[in-house]
Amino acid sequence: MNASGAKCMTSEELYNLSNSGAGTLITKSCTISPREGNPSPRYVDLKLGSINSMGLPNLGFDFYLDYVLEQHESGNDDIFFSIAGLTLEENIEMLTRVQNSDFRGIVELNLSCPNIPGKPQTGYDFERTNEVLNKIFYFYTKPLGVKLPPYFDLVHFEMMAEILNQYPVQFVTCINSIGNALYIDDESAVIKPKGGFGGIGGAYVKPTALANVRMFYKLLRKDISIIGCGGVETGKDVFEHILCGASMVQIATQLMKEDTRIFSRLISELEEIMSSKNYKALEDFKGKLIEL
Ligand code: RRO
Repeated sequence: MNASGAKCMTSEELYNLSNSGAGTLITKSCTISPREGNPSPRYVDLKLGSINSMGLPNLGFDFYLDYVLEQHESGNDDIFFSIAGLTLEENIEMLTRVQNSDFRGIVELNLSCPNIPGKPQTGYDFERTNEVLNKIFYFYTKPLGVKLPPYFDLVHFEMMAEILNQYPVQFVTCINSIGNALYIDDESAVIKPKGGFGGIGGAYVKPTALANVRMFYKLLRKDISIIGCGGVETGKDVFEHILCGASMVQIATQLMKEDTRIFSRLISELEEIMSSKNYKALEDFKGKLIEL
């Protein structure tokens, strides 16, 4: 599937995704009111990935709720709806409306947008994350997972896993972009917002993404699925995410570069690797990384 943010903001982009070879799709992270986002240039393709500081541009909660409900009418119940309120109250308001609607899909609560000036990434504040999940699961009963920022310290993995294991979280998506990096071309930053600081995706982040998938696969309850995200360009990258424990992968940077034909390419490349190894199903190798 796409990662939230990649070609999933407008009706046209969502239409293209729903008619692609992707297993499913997720909508752009939304806020209650539409947002313009940060000034441009705010997304730049780099040789080994991308840098972005989009700033959560979106068409507003009602647009995406209408879209996912329409998708249910055409038989698509496995759709993902990304929510990224700027405050806990905003998340509660949106999730209350989702709870009370006919929505039958899956919410991905984004706890990790790195690009809102003045707003910290919730996933890096463990106490706050616990409070957010506590308040949300007090009333929200439909399937919900969280999109996490990348972690780099083994104790942080343990602290986050301990929190998540207390709640009926259905999945975690690892990882959002590596936040607040700086890319320079000649003498200039390449994006405008925040002095050139932005989230990095693509090949640069794959080893970090795999480590996050692996650690959460080991530390989380077995009924919490892992969605791998970060550096998927080929079927081999998909294979490695699954080997680390992912049940599914999301694609952002390479989807931006290549467009929706990427999904059928990845599927056939993955199938080729599987048949060369005589694997018939994802379960034959999921999580089975050989550790020396
Ligand atoms: O819109 C963005 O700037 C953005 C978001 Br919400 C996110 O979760 N991750 C990202 O890299 N960019």
